[in-house]
Amino acid sequence: MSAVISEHDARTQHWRDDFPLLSRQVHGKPLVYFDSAATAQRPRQVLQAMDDFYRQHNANVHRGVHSLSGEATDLFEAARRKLCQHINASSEREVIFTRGSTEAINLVAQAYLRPLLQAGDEILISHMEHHSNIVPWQMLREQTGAVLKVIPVTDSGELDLQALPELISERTRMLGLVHVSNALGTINPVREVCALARRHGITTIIDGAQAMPHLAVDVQALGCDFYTMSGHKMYGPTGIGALYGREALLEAMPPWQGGGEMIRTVTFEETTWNDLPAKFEAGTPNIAGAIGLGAAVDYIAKIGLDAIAAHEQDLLQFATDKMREIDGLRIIGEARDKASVVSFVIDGVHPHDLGTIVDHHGFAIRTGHHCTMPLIKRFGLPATARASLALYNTRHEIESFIPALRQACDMLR
Ligand code: 7TS
Repeated sequence: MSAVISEHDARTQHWRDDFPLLSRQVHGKPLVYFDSAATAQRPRQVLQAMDDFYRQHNANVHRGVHSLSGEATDLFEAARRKLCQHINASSEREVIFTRGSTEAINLVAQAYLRPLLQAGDEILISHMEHHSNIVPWQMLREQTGAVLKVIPVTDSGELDLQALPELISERTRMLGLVHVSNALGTINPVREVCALARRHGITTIIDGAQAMPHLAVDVQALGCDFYTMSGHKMYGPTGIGALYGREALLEAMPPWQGGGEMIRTVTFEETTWNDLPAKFEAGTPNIAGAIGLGAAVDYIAKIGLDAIAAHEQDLLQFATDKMREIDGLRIIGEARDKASVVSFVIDGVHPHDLGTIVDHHGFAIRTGHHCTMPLIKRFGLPATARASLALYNTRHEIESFIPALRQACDMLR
């Protein structure tokens, strides 16, 4: 390892030490985890918070007069408060716990937009959306006769902003946009797009699943109406995430799912709804998950998103430069503003074969369409390989990835 690399990596070693799983081996080789865009690893602080909850405080929330239930409720609501502050929502009533981004988008499609839509109304999304921000709108199209329009993506993987004004019409009711593309790494100009949408009276939903681990997100500064998050991509647990929604919109919406927690009174004749945010949290929530997500927010805040972004930008540049030296390797997604995701293809090598071979060297990368089939098709490809980098990755890991890639190419070409 060169002196420059070890010096750089030493600065982040203590972050890495927080992640117990990273010290394991795969196929007898040290694990190199380059798949954090699919799901990140969890620091011991998150594991500890969930373990403490189950060992010390486990009870159902909001329902009991007994002490444990009070403790569980306090911890659960403290997690909501942390998330609220982290994204600068103006009130905790604006933060709804969901299973993740997918559920948050479906909630907005069904509870916000469906009652407002007439046949012929338009929903605008981009060509770089994850299926989670495509399929719920297609389902709504089937239910209402709405029209789905798509903002194109340029060859470098940026949103084609020039095409946007023409796609907006007086029938546009919703604009859905991914903040950071999971397949390309592109960071979209969300603030500008939301400002344009607002001038046309269009409601906006931003899919923040991939932005939350990399960028400081301020929902008020972004000017969006809805923003979605997935805990497991920001070092928290799976099965928990959140929807931010502007309070006035959430207040006006009917509930989505019916059941416990979301009601105020029930008779067989009539049911009245609970206040926000409970109105959208039917059933016993993922209590330990929310507490783990709160611990993940603390963890990210303690390191600081500026420090995380600086480290990841360094890794992105380092990886991009090194990988470009490989014969026939092409990076897919070369936006000027990018998060630490490197999607690539290599002439004559199928990404799946590549992924399988590098796994035998300990490298966990993702191959396929990354749940963005229309986008990958737009680049004329069946699949890409993707290395997604997080705060615990190092230059040394990237440096060791290059010979593994070369060796795989030699075997496969
Ligand atoms: N939106 C984006 C941009 C995503 O990257 C993902 C998951 C989702 C939504 C769905 O999030 P969930 O937490 O509701 O499942 N992306 C990926 C990926 O890139 N590889 O596996 C999952």
